[in-house]
Amino acid sequence: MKKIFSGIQPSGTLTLGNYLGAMKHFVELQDDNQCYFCIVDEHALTVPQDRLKLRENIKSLAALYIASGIDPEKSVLFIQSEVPAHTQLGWMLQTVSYIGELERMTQFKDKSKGSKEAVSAGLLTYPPLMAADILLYGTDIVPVGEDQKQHLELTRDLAQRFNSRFNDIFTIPEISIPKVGARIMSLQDPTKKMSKSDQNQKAVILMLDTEKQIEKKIKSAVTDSEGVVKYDKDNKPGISNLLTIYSCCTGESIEQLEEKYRDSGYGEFKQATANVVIETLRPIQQRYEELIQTEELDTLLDQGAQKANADAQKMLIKAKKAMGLGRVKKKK
Ligand code: ATP
Ligand code: LTN
Repeated sequence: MKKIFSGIQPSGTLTLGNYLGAMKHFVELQDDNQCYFCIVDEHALTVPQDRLKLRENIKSLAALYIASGIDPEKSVLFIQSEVPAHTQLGWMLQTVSYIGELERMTQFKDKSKGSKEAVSAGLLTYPPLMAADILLYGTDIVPVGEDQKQHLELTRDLAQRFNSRFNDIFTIPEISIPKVGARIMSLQDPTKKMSKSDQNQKAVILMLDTEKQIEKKIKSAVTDSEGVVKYDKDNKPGISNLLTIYSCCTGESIEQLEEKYRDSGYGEFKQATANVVIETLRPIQQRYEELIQTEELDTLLDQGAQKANADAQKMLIKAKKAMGLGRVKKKK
């Protein structure tokens, strides 16, 4: 049985990109593996957050995990800040990280554009915290979207550096990126990824959007003037993105879809894409509405935190010992 870990930031309502690139695959993994799924609220602090909104987003993300099919009986679902070992090991791994390698992270470069004076130091030191999230649980595989590849490579580097410098305690994790849907693009600028923090709401389908909103956004998605439903990422990024979304929702291959819509115009294809997205999200939204009202969610998160704390503590003790922190307790 492999150990799986992944995290999502409660930095806003999840997008269709988060679902198709990450969450959907979490659900597929939980039957045959030991899975840990985390609401990484401490990561969300790297950009300014409204405290009440953050709290609401944490609960909402927990409900979305479960509504999407994460079963807390099978997987450990928990909130990062409720397991202090994450920041403790995060600090230890910061001391093993080099400023140069952290400054090379694309996410840091993107989010810190402009004056460095007003950029949180946490944005720079975020990858060692992410590495701690993963390494604490002896993780074998990390399912994520393509944008996280660089962070995963750094995690592997840090684990190897720690193992050779101190003691061989960490498993070197593998990254798992879906074949289709690893990078769902913005509907308004299909050369950039769909992101929950995008200011332009027309660019992003949220998992909790109404049917009308989904239809409207897909119908106004940027395409091209050729009028042929064909996958060509470089010359037709908009249509290629919609084909990818469609394919992820129904499981039909891109080739099958090109054939199916060979004689259709963009209007018809967009309507059909909107329909499959609506069908995909409808059952999740229904379960979400039921869950968000109940107190059951708190009980489940308490149980998750308890299990995660117990597991994480074991690795933290090993890491502290390896680095020489604290005292070695004599056996009585
Ligand atoms: P933010 O906009 O706040 O940076 P985000 O939308 O990038 O957030 P995260 O919480 O950072 O979302 O990512 C959660 C998971 O979703 C990660 O595994 C990430 O790789 C994946 N993911 C995010 N955006 C996309 C996308 N457009 N396509 C596919 N996967 C994505
Ligand atoms: N860095 C990720 C979120 C994240 C994560 C993790 C993903 C934090 N810790 C551990 C996988 C494993 C992001 O920005 N999407």
